[in-house]
Amino acid sequence: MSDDHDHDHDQSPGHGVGVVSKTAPKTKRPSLYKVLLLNDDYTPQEFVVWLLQAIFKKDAEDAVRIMLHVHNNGVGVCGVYTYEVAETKVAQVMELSRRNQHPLQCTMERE
Ligand code: TYC
Repeated sequence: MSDDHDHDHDQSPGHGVGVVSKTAPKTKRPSLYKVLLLNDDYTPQEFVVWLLQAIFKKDAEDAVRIMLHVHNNGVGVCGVYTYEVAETKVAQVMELSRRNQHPLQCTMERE
């Protein structure tokens, strides 16, 4: 004979107490990527300044500063973004450069 005197058919640990397992909330920060602009001898300075304002949302002063940095150093950072945002901005730069027949190159690199 069973000595189970509660007739609710519950499983151990008994008394209708369910097991609640908590999973730790996952809050991993995404990796960040630098978008880099490369210098060349042909793309007009004003096109690069326009592009830095249009795609990277820089004000005129910052755009000129970044363009001159790339012009003088060969490469420079336009901004730091999550993977998909960086990828989109690189694609936008490459497409605008191609459409305007400029050889301007843009890449991304994990920070
Ligand atoms: N070197 C170019 C010129 O003198 C200007 C330039 C700047 C081009 C930045 C590309 O990423 C670049 N016309």
